[in-house]
Amino acid sequence: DHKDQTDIAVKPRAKTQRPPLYKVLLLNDDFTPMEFVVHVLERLFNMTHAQAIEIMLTVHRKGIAVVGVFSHEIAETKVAQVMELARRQQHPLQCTMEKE
Ligand code: NFA
Repeated sequence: DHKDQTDIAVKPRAKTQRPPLYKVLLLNDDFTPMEFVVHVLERLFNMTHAQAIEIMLTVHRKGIAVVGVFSHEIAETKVAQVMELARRQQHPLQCTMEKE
């Protein structure tokens, strides 16, 4: 009769909106001292000394690595902070961001 129909689960029509995330990337160069890169990673990306060494060596060996994933505003701030620390010490270290 009218009560014996099987219930069908239906997804909500509107998909939940999530803000896009951005990878912050650090690039290798031949001149920036390893210890400066480690300092930057500890200071700006809240890494332990061991984590910072590991990521620094990945950039050194592979040319590039993701150092964090953030909202657009936070990623822009992190990139600007890395570039400013490098500029102040006259190191050519480069940092950029890309949409995940
Ligand atoms: N390649 C640099 C060196 O040998 C170290 C470095 C690592 C630079 C990661 C930039 C990023 N001194």
